[in-house]
Amino acid sequence: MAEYNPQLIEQKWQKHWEDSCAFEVVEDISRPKFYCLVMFAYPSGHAHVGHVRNYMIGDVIARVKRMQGYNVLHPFGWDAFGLPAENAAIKHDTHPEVWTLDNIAHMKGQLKRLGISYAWEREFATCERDYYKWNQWLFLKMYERGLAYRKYSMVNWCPGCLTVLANEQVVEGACWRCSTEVTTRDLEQWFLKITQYAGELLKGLDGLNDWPAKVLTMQRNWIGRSEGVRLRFSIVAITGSTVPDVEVFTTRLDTIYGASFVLLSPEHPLVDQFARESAEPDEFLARINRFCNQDRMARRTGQVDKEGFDTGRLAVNPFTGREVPVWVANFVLAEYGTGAVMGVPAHDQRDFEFATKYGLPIQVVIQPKSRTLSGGINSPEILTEAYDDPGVLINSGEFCGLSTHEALNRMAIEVEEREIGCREVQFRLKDWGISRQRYWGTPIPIVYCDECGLKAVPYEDLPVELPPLTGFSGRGNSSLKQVSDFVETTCPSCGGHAKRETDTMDTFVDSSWYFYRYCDPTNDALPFDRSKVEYWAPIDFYSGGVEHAILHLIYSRFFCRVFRDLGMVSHDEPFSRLLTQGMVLRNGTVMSKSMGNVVDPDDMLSKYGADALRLYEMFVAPPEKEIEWTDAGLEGSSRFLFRVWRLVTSLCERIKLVDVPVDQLADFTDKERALRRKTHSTIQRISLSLDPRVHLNTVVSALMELVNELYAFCEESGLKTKARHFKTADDLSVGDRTVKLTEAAVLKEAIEALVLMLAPFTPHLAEELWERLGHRDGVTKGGWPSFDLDVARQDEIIVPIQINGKVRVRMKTSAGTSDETLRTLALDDPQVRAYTDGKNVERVVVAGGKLVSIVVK
Ligand code: ANZ
Ligand code: ZN
Repeated sequence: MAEYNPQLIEQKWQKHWEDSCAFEVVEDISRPKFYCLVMFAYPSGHAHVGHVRNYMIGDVIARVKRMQGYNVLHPFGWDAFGLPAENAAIKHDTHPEVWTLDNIAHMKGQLKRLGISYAWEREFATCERDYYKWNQWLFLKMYERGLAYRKYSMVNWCPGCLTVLANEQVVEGACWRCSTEVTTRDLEQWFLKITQYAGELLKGLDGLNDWPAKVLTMQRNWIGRSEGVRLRFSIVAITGSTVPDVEVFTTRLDTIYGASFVLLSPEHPLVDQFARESAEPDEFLARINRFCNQDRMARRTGQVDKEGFDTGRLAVNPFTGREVPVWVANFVLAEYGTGAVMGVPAHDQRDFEFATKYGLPIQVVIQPKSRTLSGGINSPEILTEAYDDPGVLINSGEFCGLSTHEALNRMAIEVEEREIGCREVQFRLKDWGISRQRYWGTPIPIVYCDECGLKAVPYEDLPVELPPLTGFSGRGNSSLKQVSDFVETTCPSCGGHAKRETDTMDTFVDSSWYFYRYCDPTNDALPFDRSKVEYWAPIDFYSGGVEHAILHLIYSRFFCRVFRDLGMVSHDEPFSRLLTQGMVLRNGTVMSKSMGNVVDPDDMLSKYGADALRLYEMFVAPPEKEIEWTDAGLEGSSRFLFRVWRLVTSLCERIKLVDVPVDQLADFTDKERALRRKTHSTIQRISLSLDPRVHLNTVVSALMELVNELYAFCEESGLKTKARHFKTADDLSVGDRTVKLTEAAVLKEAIEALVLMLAPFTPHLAEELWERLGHRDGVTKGGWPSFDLDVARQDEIIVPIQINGKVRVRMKTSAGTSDETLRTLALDDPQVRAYTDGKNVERVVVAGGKLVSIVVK
């Protein structure tokens, strides 16, 4: 095989890896471990080059770490439950399981053809009973601890998918999957109490130094911690009625003197009572209902017009003693704080708009420190917007003159002394509703007994198996409710008649702990063995799409803590380092089936081979950045690999014969020394690009430079006639002359380093060349090349010398010269003296051995 034939080589090495279980690992405490994980795949059918990019990033890291001597766990599996399988089953009249398993088989083939170094022995799919059994087990553990509970709640309901949606699955009021407009329903649901860990989940972010800043910010906002005060306003009684106080939650108690109304959410319990006690209860209720039916998401994000109405009741501002009207407002949310707020229109923009619309009083109580508000204190009517920054209190009785900061504290003390409220921390984070009214998911292991009520399925009866279901014919039919054999059961405690829970779990449950299962995928006594997870966890490198920056990662961090509190793991954070890879665009838009701009990796494989595709995807941009797909770019990568092939195959027979290590040789020519310098500085540069940052693209460009240098070396060494056209191994030895030992040795050093460093990117080509270089054990055993700083250091560098801010002279000097010496050399330089003679040298600054700046007058 004289010419590079990627397909042949790739098949050969993929078979070799498979036959030798090359990437399977066992725990080995004598070696440092490295757990490299990419987010597992939803088996949608076909992987496109965009998905593949993520897998390749992980693979490069895993292969580098293996070469560096780590015991590397690099597993893969399938996030196999979920709606699309059901929808596809309905559409194609098949079964979700058939559709899912077919897709897995196809995609697995694709990934294998890409040569990704997964420990396939550990693969699993979450729809397997041996996996979802442990979802049920964990659910029961959480239920026992009060971490799983049932409550009625208003839920987002998608009339298209006929299921409950999590808030985050509602995008601008529509279903994230089918884009149907979302409505609401009141259903009894299962919840996981993630809020119990809200404070911890927030704090833990501080220690995640190797996570992207934007992901940390997104998580912080999602958890949404607010420090404030819960404060009671009493309601002015009307005859024949006793009314409890209204509690509000405010983060701006300092504005209390400007609270000129109270707003209740439409769902607030008091609203019902006010309706009953009003003159026109029916009309009152109708107005409330209209608000309740407005899009919850839009209400949440403030996208609805602010609307409200007067309940006709009055509350007492506990600081001013004044009576203020109580209104219902659609932008006040039932599920945050107390579901009621004090309205301070001068200092809260929402309240400002509301007050302006309905003519409610506006009272300015905070002034900026250094100026008066436009319009002045006494004419709030010409305020154009709320002033919501901190400032100094005015119109606030004894608190006048205090700063916002001081007032918050002093007023909170007063609230607590008067026992009309207390300081409180609120979180935006809500408990996680996991009930889904769909078939293709983990059954919730609960039964409802006619006599005993709600009963947990005993552990020994797990798994509650997902029964077969036929006839995926109509929407809404695909629910466990249809399967009467499943529904009808007996009570585990009294043996009497009982019905099973028919909801299944949100698939985010499946993905919240799969990374632990990889550590012990066949355990049938527990989700995993503690000692195995202790060896591998936490995950050292995790990469995936930024679309999972909030939910998946927060749920996983939550589950990690639940396992910890069950005594099953000892760490607090599952992922030490996170990389969110950029998307692959084509013609300016994200690749997706619906856009019709998908590039199928299979086409690229048959045309260019896996290695070229891998190299291309790593080369175009840093992993976090988006890339714009071009076929030309891929062709460029392919050409480069042909060049590498020719270079190495033509030299390998000669350099194989070198049996003296290069560092035991002496008397190198300048050219040889220069090549060594290039080799070592390239290794140095690449090693720095890999850790701690992952600048894979600069690694590839450094390798390309090295190859150019090698070609130039051959040419200059009199191998030039053949250098560009090496065909066979003889070319060097039958050439004009024989290659002398030092020459062959520096070539060998450079070429072996090149092949080793290419290995993570283009593993098949590298294995093949490594073998042709006379090595029997594979590139991984070859190890990551090391560099010698002394060899890598450039002999001579050029130091620019600025005189009065302009570069006037470029001085040659040896690399590594100290700043002090540089200063002397510069001032002594004849060219420099031409500028400085007869003048006064005022200042000389030497910047890190790289630049000298002289100021003269
Ligand atoms: C009075 C006030 C005056 C407020 C002012 C703000 C500025 P964060 O920071 O997000 O926690 N609020 C409280 N509960 C609410 C609910 N259920 N629905 C809508 N709004 C609610 O926001 C806290 C502030 O949001 C609270 O502080 C309250 O308005 C409002 F100059 O109280 B504030
Ligand atoms: Zn019973």
